Amino acid sequence: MTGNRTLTMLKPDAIENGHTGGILDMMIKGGFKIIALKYLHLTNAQASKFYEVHKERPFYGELVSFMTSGPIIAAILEKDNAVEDFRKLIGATNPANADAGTIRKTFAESIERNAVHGSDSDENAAIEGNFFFSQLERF
Ligand code: 3AN
Repeated sequence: MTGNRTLTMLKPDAIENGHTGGILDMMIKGGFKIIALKYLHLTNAQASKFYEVHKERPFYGELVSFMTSGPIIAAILEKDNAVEDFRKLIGATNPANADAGTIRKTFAESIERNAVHGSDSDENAAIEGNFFFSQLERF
């Protein structure tokens, strides 16, 4: 059974570049309902924990440093088949390879400064949602 929730972050590049409204609009028009939303600046410890799965990757240190370079927006989104459909909407990790009309093609700068995060599985969507939000913060 596929789940109906995913976790997204609008990354520091997206906020800095003034794309908050444009990106949230694409998510909503793409059929995703915002269940939870917050604006925050991750600490080094929090970003390291969030990206722990990538800790052996060569880009881990830079990724943590980028993700703590400015505020982000985190949100839980709801739609049937949320994880897969949202990854289609955001496009490939490297915006150079992302399809036209995707969020990353429209707004991302590079493979690291790629505007948005989307969970890669239902299991990780649940873990990541719990990382940012309590039950009282979901509507
Ligand atoms: P996605 O975000 O599309 O699921 P992952 O899970 O492979 O991609 O990578 C997590 C994050 O790590 C990406 N969103 C991106 O910011 C960063 N990243 C991935 N590959 C690279 C790379 N080769 N160089 C720099 N940053 C990378």
